Parts: sequence; C-alpha cells; structure tokens
Amino acid sequence: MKNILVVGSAGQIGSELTLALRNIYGGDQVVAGVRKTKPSEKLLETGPCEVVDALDKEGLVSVVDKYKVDVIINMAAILSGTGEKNPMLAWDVNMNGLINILELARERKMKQVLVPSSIAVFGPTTPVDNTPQETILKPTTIYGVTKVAGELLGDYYVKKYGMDVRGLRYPGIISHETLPGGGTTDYAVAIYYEAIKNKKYTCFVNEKTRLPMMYMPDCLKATIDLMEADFDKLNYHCDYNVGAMDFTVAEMAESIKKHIPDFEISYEPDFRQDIADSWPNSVDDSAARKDWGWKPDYDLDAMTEDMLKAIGEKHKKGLI
Ligand code: AKB
Repeated sequence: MKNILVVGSAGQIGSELTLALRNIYGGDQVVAGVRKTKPSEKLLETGPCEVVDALDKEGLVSVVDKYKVDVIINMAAILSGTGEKNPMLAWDVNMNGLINILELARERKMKQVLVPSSIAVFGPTTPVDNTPQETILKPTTIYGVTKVAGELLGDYYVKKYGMDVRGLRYPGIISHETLPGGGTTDYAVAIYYEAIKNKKYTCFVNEKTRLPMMYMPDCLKATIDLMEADFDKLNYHCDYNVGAMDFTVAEMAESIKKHIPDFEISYEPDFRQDIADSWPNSVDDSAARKDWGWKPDYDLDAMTEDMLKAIGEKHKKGLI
C-alpha cells in the first residue's frame, strides 16, 4: 500500500496524474496538494485535498504526517516562459521547493520521490536530432538550469542516502483538461482551443519550430510506468529521455486542417522563439524503452482527432 502526495495537483500534469493514481491505488491513498489554484470538482470529490506549498516545509510536514505519506511527487514548478520573466522566482520554487521535498522524504524514510525533469535541460550546443540520453547539458534558460540541478540533486540523494528518486525529461505535454501555464510549448495546446473557438491562431513561435511533444495519456503512462518499474532495472534515475512524437507548427496546422479545412495560422514569434530554438527536435528514448518498457501510443493525427473532439464538446457545452 502506498500513500501518495502530489504537490502541484491543480496544474496541467498534476491534475490528471492525481486522478489516474486514485484510479489505481484508491482515492484515499492519493492526497492532492494544491497551492493557490482552485482544484477541480473531480479532484475535490475523489479524494483528500490539502493546501500545500513546496516552499513551506512545516506545512508539508503536517500534511505528510497527517496522511502517513510515503511517496511524494513534485509537480510544482515555474516553467520556461515565466522563468525568463522572473528568474529568482523560478530558482526559488524549482530549487528550494525541491530540496524541501527531498529532505522531508529523507527524514521520513519515504519509499519513493518523483522529480520531473524536462527537455529544457538541453541547450543550443546539445545535438538537436535524436538527442542522446547522455549528452551536453548546457541550457540557456533559468528553468533549464534548475532542471539540470534538479536531476543532479535527485541522483545525489539516490547515491548518498540510498533513496528511490526517479524522474523523466518531459517533452511539451498536450492535454485538454487543465491548461498549461507559462511554458514555451503552451502553443501546442492553445492552437487546438483557438482552432475550435475561432478557426484561427497566431503562434508565438515560427512555422518551422520543431519540438518533441507528448499527448497526456502517454505522459500519464510514462510517469506511472516509471514509478512502478523495478528499481534494480533502472540504469538512470532522475533523467530519463521520453519521446513520443515531434512536429513543426506548420505540420500541426496541417493536421488540424484535416478536420477544420478553413483553419488559419499566422506567426508572431516572441522571446519564446529563442527558448524553443535552444531545445532539441527529437530525443532518443531507448534507455527508457529498454529499462522500463516505455512505448508511446499517440502520434500527431491521433492526438489531433482526440483533442479536437474533447475541446469541441467543451465548446458546445459553453465551458470554453
Ligand atoms: C515548457 O515549455 O517550459 C515546458 C517544458 C518543455 O518543460 N512545457
């Protein structure tokens, strides 16, 4: 039996991961930790929900002790776009929040910590195609700097204290339940909403921008499969590359046009273009495939069909 706390449960990944974990382990076994964002009805109805701030160690301790938490997942982070606007905030939340969680897990001898990383660990000097598992990590964003440090810190806790700390390098995650906030890859979600609402979208990166992406069902599968993998089979700990698909914005628009022929796209690149240009086109995830059987299910067209259907239904109901 596991007692899991998801810190950052109201966010894009946290909101769906909490529900997926409750389906597997039972509602009472998974505490949703939220800070400022109002949790959805689904989160409130399906299990415990507590106000948790990764920067408030005492608050964390009381929730961990109240629910006898022995697995902690840290989904609280300031993403790349917001990070460039406020680097000190990104450092504070991403590093001090993480060290609070790792220390608490060490003090309470927890069974497992999940520390997500990102393709943001890579930078302009990293090989851009099929980026290897082990390669140059010289990011040019503060978010990337904190993610490299987070991977190293997690690995340090594994080696120094014999703890079970794991993490994956998420590509851009695309979903229709909870909007992402402050990331560079947010355009890949916004494009679907705008296609349904207005049949047009102005993208903040140019048409040739190609990035690794993943649909939420694959993101949940990757996260849960890594959590459940046999620790002894892991050749890495906090830094698994996970790929699913990669495409340019122009290719996304073409995929949408198969369903909405009069969809129009235009481009007004802003500061996030430089961030996107510093990240890989695609990643080599053979280590994840070999060590814990990673295999994605969705490609661009399958995801587009699903996204447009789900967002179309929300639109019909007047929810967006
Ligand atoms: C971002 O764009 O900052 C995130 C990420 C790739 O980690 N979605």
